[in-house]
Amino acid sequence: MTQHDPRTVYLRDYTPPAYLVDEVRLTFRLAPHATRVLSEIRFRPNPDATGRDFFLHGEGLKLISAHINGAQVTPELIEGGLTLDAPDASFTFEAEVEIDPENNTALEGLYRSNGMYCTQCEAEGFRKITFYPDRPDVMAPFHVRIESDLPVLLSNGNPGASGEGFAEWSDPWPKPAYLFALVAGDLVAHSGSFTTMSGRDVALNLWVREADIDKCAFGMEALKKSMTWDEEVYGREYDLDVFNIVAVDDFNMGAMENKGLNIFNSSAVLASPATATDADFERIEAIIAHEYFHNWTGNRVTCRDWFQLCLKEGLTVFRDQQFTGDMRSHAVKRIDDAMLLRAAQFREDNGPLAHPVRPESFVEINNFYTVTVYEKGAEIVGMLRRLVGDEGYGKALDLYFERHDGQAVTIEDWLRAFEDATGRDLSQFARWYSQAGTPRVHVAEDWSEGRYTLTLRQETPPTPGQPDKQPVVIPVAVGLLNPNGDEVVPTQVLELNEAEQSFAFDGLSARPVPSILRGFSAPVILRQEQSDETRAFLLAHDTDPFNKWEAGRDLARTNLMAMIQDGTGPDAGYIDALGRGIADETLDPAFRAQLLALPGEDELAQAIFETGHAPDPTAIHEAREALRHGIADRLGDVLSRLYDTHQITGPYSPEAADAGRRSLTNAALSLLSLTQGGDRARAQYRAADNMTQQIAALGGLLRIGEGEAELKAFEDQWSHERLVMNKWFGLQVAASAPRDAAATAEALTAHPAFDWKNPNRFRAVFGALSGNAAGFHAPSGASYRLLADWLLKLDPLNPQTTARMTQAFSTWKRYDADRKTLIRAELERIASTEGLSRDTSEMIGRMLA
Ligand code: 0A1
Ligand code: ZN
Repeated sequence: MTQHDPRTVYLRDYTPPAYLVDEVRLTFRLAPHATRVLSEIRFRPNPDATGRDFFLHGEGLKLISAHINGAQVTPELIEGGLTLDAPDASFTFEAEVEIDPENNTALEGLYRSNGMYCTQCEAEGFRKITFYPDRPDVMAPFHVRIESDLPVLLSNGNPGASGEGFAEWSDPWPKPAYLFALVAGDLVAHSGSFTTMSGRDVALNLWVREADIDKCAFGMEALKKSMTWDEEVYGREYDLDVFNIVAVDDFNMGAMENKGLNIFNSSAVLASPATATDADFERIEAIIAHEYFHNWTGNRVTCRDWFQLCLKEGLTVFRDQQFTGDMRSHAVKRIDDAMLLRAAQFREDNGPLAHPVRPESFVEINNFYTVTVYEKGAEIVGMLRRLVGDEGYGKALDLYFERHDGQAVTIEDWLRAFEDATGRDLSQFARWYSQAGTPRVHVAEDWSEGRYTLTLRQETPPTPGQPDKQPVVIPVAVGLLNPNGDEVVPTQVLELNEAEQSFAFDGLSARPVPSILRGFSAPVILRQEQSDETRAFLLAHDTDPFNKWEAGRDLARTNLMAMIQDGTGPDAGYIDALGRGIADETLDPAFRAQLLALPGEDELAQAIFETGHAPDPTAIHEAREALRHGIADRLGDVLSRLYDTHQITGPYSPEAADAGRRSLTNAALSLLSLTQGGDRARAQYRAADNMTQQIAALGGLLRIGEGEAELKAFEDQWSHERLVMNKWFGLQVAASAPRDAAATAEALTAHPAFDWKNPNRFRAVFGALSGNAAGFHAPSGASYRLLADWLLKLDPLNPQTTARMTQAFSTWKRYDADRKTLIRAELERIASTEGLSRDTSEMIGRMLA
């Protein structure tokens, strides 16, 4: 999109709403094709507004009638909504509209999923339900009446009257329309209760289809843990009599924090040992926490406009990361988060889709629910906490809640709470919100006469629309080790705020080994000349678990880069250092499993691109496989010992300790299968009584070209469980050899269970295809064509999911001329398709710019 696209919305154009809303009453007469929505909205002129133009958003609505203060009016229907001459005083606006939930395939607004009605209103879906000022800075209490024969009728807030064919709900907390929700269906509840810190009882329900009632217990416990944690750590208490969660099969994202009525993609809440993996359990616990935490960070205090999205998302992700760390392991969680940030957010920051954590313009806001807004947004909160300390952070958050409860606020308000609570000037720090791109921090060292000096230099490469960058405030956590491995300077935080700065350490008896960016203290790329010996030393001795892991990762990366670029083989020195790490029984098994995880193929492609060369995905894949073989060859004994000694004998538990052991044994299994064949994996498959063990065994087999019988058996066993079948679809594509990936994906699209309109199923196949880097970039271009064909098929029905999935192409400029030509042709084919959605055309436009 160009800067002048008329549909572009700019942060700088914000103006306050002309009218505020004091109260909303809605009646829904549900019918699949002709639902009637009756609204009664009490408006009041906004004293802070600059104009009095009355405009209500509305999309795809059939207006039946409208009244102002009881008198019929004929609004003017214009692009995106309606206008009319409104009084310059308080008044009541009433409307009756008709909508068609059954034909709502975009899954935004009110839609049907497997016969159940549900809503998704964030970001701008409420305007597809009725005419309303659909912007987050208009907050109001809602009263809802639902009329339907369906047995379960839910909306936000507390339950009111109900009877044959109707139910009423009232939400006393003023909220923006994006937090509105309604559900109606034939559902059953897994119920629980929670007593809050001030002694109020809250009824908890997880609503599901009857067949899924055995998959709710874990989610319910996760909810209770989240409620307790938010009270204990942030002092935040729940504020309604009920908290409802509903699982739906058709959902574009993970879940949604609607006030008192969270709606979840079923994959983000339903779990039983037989159907969900350890990773699923951990993800579900985190998403339940995330949505629950939004009750304060997002709902009670919300965003003034959508440019401030990171205000609620960055903070809430940070909170869910803290929660997971507290529930499981901080070290392991930090490494997982860093891996995700590097794989997805650095990738975004280094390509055509780079944007600031607070973007300055958008065409379609749904395209900005990104890893940058969410994950880099969380990193910024983490840096703030590191800079002001735990106590300062606590004070700032208390002040933020106290000052802004019930308001729709901005990043400036957020930072001001920190400034006022701690006295710290955050004007330079604020650049983290406005400047896109990943800073590179270069390290130089000097040692003379007992003085060790670290010189740090920062630079951020240009990103679209931002050619010149200014220095940001980077907290660099550093510790120093003696050559004998003892720590001589424990972790301290250096504040790098200039382009270049030196930090001296005196009184040292020997030249130390630095451990820099401990705990991954900032979302930057560290550029440091380091020998393999130093890395092996840090892998053995660093007291900081993150940097201990990082040292192993760096060793793996340098080895892989040399294998790819110079044609060398696996490095015995690295493998032996790795072997010592994984055999160290003092280390957490989950951490040792992370030591075994090699850098991903996409991450290596980016690293090669940064050396000035076009990456060859096939060569990268082969080198990575060769290193895996090398590890399995040289460490066969250690791996098989770990595999045997870390098996779990008792009943399955998703708790962190057992999950960590399984992740270690399954990492070992995957490597051992490469060199020793599939017998071990087949035996594990046969013995498995839980999905973690079953799917790991199947994956191990498929990756060595075996497992046909197990694949069939898996399908027969699980054909009735759609969440498990998503795994079956995805794994086949993920485990395909590069040359077969497109054909495998294509064959799966012809499978009778390939319900492509279901976002989870579509993503299972095509997310796996774009994640199989060498397969996606196979020289024939077959994967590019296949993905483009399917995106074009999905776009008219579901623009949001289509647009998200175009990101598979976002790294296209890294590659060689042949691949670039092939990808560009697909991007142009998509771009020139008539009737392309605004969502997808914005994404493709940014990629082609
Ligand atoms: N706010 C939700 C994520 C979400 C965003 C957009 C959606 O539809 C466009 C749906 C969900 C969260 O952060 O969990
Ligand atoms: Zn969120």
